[in-house]
Amino acid sequence: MRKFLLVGKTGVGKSSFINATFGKYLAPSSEFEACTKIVKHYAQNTPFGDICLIDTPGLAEDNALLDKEYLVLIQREVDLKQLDGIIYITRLNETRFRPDEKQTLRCLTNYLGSEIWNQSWLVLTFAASVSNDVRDAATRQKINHIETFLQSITGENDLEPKFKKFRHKLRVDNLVRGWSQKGVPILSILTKVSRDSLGSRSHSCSYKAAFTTPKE
Ligand SMILES: Nc1nc2c(ncn2[C@@H]2O[C@H](COP(=O)(O)OP(=O)(O)OP(=O)(O)O)[C@@H](O)[C@H]2O)c(=O)[nH]1
Ligand SMILES: [Mg+2]
Repeated sequence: MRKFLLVGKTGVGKSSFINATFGKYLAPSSEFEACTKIVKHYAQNTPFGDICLIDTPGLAEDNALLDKEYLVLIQREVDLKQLDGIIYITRLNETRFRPDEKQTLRCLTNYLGSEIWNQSWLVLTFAASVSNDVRDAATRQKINHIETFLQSITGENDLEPKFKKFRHKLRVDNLVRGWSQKGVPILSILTKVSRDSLGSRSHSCSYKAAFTTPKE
């Protein structure tokens, strides 16, 4: 079974990503308030293979103490060594690289270890909320901000091998279907990645547009 840990700020669509990926409403999501308060494993048998997505409470919700509490919870509930990857989720339609996102990336690095970034994915949500003509530029900018920042903070920790790029980058919209002509099902991407390739140093540098099924 492939296992991925989902992390990111509150409200970026972590729980919705689980629902969209599996095509059913499993993980509670909320428009108005920070929603997920526990770490929960969602394991499903799918036509593409068995897969487990681990939902976590969003960071940067209120204060540093709460972030710490959530990160300790993740440390306790998740065996990081058993993961096929960590998926960092952020919104494509949030164009500024704000201090709360930097703080989130720093906290994840400090508590879970720089090594988590060696097998990390980047998922950009709310893709349909960014208009077609600026979507590629917004994507490049977002990726560049986050990768450059991670290179810098993992550099401080002398991570070996050095973090260069996310292994995979996906643009999704968890609610809107058909926003991209070139979409492929997320499940096919999550299940295709070979465990063997995770140990290698090669990094995928392209991003893929991906359809997901909207919440019912
Ligand atoms: N348009 C659009 N809305 C989205 C997308 N992803 C999530 N949402 C909406 O954004 C809100 C927050 O989504 P959640 O899935 O609860 O976010 P979360 O990251 O799990 O939040 P926490 O549990 O608080 O950490 C909900 O109203 C979702 O319907 C997306 O890709 N596009
Ligand atoms: Mg949630």
